[in-house]
Amino acid sequence: PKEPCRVLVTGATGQIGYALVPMIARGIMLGPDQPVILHMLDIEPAAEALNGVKMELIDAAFPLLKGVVATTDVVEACKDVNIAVMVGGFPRKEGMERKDVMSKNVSIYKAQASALEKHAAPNCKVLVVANPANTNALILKEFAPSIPAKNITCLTRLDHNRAMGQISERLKVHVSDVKNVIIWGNHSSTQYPDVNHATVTTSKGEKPVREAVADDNWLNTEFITTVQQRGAAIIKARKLSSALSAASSACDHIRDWVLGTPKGTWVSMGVYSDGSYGIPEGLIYSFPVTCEKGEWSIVKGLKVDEFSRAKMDATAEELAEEKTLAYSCLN
Ligand code: NAX
Repeated sequence: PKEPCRVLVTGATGQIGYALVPMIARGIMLGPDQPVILHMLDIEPAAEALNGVKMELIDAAFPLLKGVVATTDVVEACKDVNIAVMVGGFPRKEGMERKDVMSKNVSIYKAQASALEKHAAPNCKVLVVANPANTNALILKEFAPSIPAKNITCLTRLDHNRAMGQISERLKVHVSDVKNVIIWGNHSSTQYPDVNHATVTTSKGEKPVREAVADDNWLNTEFITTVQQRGAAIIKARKLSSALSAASSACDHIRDWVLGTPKGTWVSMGVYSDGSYGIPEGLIYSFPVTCEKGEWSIVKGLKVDEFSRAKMDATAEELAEEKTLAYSCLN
């Protein structure tokens, strides 16, 4: 039998956390043969609720769940963790300036970076979900210099899955027959959902999505804005932001990273830019990646047309601005 894997979820009593922890305990993140020990962190006002979630995890009698650490102490939470899913953060409230929200999150991610660096297992893999996800991940990277940059990522898989979902609805095919969409850039409304290399499997084999849809106007306008604004549409409908889809996508992100992407398939992950596709180094930017043996690599050599170029640069610019804003909060 395998040794248990220690998985940290911060913000564990929140909406996404509450959907995510049972998925992890059921083996959806790391596979049906991988025992897990869940570490859950939340803040003091949520301490009692956190204990309630722990009680429920015990009551669910998950065969793979070998232990639960529920704590408001960041050091205890980070101790020996192999995987850290950072969902906790400070939400933007009505009337708050962008800079104020950024400042709160910068200080949270700075502190949690230090705790992870000092106490997590060597080679711990980190996924930041909390917004602003790319920039929180960047701050975490900057303040945990001994954690390799390649181990620090942010979630754009939800956007990637949303893009596949929109194509599948449009073509009336199953979502698993759609592959290789790309989310470029920031997990924000400037993200660029790109179908130029995506394919759909039909009874006659694989076909480019552009050919199958045969409506460039829809693909270049409504499709893009629908994916970019899907989060807002969920809030409007549910009066709450997306949670089950975010939790499920976080599992997809870690599972593919650890266990590998299927041959011929890539996924989108926010990763530290190495300058690929002319995206400035020093940003956490969403790229198409393949994963093998626990390591991601950016898919190279895809053709980028002028339309895509402009959108990829615009979202990079927003990330550069966020980075400047985040740094201004450090002083
Ligand atoms: P909730 O407000 O329900 O939960 C957040 C939890 O974090 C709360 O329990 C809170 O007490 C806790 N928390 C706050 N500060 C903390 C700290 N310093 N340490 C540990 N825990 C802390 O939000 P929820 O709907 O679960 O969303 C969580 C985050 O995910 C938000 O930042 C949200 O914007 C972001 N999202 C990111 C997505 C992505 O694709 N990257 C999509 C979904 C989601 O909007």
